[in-house]
Amino acid sequence: MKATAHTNIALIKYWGKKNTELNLPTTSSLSLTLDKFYTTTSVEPANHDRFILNDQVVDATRVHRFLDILRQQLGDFTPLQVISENHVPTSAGLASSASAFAALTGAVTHELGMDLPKEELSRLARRGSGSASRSFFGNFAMWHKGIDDASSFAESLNAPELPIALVVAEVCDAPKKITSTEGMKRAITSPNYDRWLSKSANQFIDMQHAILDQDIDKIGALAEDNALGMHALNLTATRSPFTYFTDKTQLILSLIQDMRHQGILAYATIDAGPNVKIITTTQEAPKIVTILNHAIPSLKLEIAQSGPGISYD
Ligand code: 2P0
Repeated sequence: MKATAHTNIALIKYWGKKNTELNLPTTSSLSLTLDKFYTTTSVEPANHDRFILNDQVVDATRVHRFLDILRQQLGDFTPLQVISENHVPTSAGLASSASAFAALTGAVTHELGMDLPKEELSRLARRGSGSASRSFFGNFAMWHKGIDDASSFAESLNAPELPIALVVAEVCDAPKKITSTEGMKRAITSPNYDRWLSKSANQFIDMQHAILDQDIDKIGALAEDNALGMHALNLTATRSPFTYFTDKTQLILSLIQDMRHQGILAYATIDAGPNVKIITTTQEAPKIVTILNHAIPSLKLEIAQSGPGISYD
């Protein structure tokens, strides 16, 4: 059985766990699924669990652990060979774990003959990686933080497709990687964390209204404010403060401000790495690519748009 799931970018971020074993988040988050980046995963019965990624057998402790969680949740099943093809540039900071764990959850449940609602798949995939809970839905998805395992899952925000685009600017000189899990552990030690939580709760509501109003300028402004707030937590962590930003990240942020002064709709969002994703319209995206290419010729740039939910074949 084969499943394809697309990755997603959070416009309102998940940045902190209330329960690490269950991956219960401290905030509700809201994302846009992207058309360009996805994972295709097939599973078939085997003698023992085995994970092959892009034709290479890799050490996949996380995948094995997740298969065991699925066995606890769905009832025992025979060992599986899992073959995954990632169409997400792994260095692009596009959270390939989101599409990977969503595709794996879809492939395993279909292999077992189960046709579960997406909300239930979302709840299961959350245990593999939090952001995966949002990758079952096309367009915009909301992950409700919930209060326990049963109530923490994502659903579609039934919104029209908008002419929204994301320019992905890949900064190559990445610093030493701090995993999301580790970054979150440090961020919650910031004295500003509680303030970020209450602000995020308001932004989560405001973002839903901005999307339903089809106000891309408001969507961008809220997303940038939320993301910069998240990164400020990293800088102000009491335990081992850090930043994912490099000089190029900062430079892109100031170029985005310049573009806005010129009347171009451009806002930044940044995840657990130095790369910048610029929220804009499909019409303005090529203009932004031209400006960034000119300012920083070494940047790798891609334009992504709203993508589909999980599919099977
Ligand atoms: C997000 N990120 O909402 C946030 C914003 C990165 C920055 O979710 O520990 O790989 O596997 O649950 O889902 C990336 O973290 O973390 C992420 P785990 P995950 O997209």
